[in-house]
Amino acid sequence: MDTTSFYIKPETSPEFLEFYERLDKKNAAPLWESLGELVPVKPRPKCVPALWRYNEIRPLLMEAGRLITAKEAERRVLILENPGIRGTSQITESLYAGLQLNLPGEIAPTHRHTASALRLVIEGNGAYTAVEGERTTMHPGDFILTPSWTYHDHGNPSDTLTVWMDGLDIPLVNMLNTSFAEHYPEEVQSVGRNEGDSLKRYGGNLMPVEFSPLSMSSPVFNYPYSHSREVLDQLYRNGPLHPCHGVKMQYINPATGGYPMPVIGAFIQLLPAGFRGAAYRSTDATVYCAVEGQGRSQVGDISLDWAQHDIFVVPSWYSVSHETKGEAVLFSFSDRPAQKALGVWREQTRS
Ligand code: 1HN
Repeated sequence: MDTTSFYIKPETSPEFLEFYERLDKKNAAPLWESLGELVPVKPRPKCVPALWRYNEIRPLLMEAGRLITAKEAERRVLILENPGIRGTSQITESLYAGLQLNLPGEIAPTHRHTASALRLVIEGNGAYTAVEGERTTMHPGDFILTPSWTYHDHGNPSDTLTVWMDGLDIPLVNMLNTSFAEHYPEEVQSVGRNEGDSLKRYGGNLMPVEFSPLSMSSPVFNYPYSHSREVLDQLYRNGPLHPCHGVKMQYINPATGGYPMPVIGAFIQLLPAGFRGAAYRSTDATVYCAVEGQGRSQVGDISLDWAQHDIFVVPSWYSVSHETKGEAVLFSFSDRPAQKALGVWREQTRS
């Protein structure tokens, strides 16, 4: 009994094969030959569990820093390509991820595109991202948005290099053939609002009176780590712990309570010292980055040992369980909002 297919192909005879040849000439094909492949009984991701060690990728990023400037490259990024789908610029089948380096004094020029982006700051202090006329300083652990079709540029007036992880919904946007992109007339967009304005205006448990959002993305574009970290810490002390996730929170759009962007959802979780999480699976392939600490995640049959700043992937419907010796914090992102909007998202907890 074949449990990987709900449909058993019928026997074919030479008559069938001759028929298939004539179908082929007319750009047609028999569904009964590919039904099992087309409609699997459970997700069959091509992307595989994988880990990128920061201490291996960082020196390569620094080499890129000697070879090309941020301006020449537009964005000086090393793409993290899932080993199961090399050559596609994809970390999962719907998401792109990379590591970006901005050296002291550099700028990455202003542009916009229909793909939505997130940044998770890994190293540095004093570089900024500007989004639609407001700059925000990038501190390690900060979660920063550049929503669809918003002008954004990065600059580093500080004397320390800055590295961050980029996550974009490029594969999905390209699958739908909905990509547009353009440059701003100037390299650096002018600043029209004070730093911190949007966080105060929309992110302080207050909202401008009768505010109604025009965008599907959050009006807050920096979620500072100092705040998220304090929340995790306090909630850990208050308990209880989730058996799979430890203390896990999702980033929200404060105007809607929903996800910060239409396609990409993002999460931050604290795994206490000595945590041994129960197995969990969901249909949204997820990219993790260790913000603090180290640990091990069992992903299907594969054990991934991660250290601070390492990035790893859990494909759709793979069981994942995390364990740690000391305390650790994991950031993660996935296409969960898109899956939920389509009504196809599933999760399963075994506790
Ligand atoms: C992009 O605009 C950025 O703005 C980073 O920093 C990575 C990867 C593909 C396409 C656009 C950025 C990107 C990107």
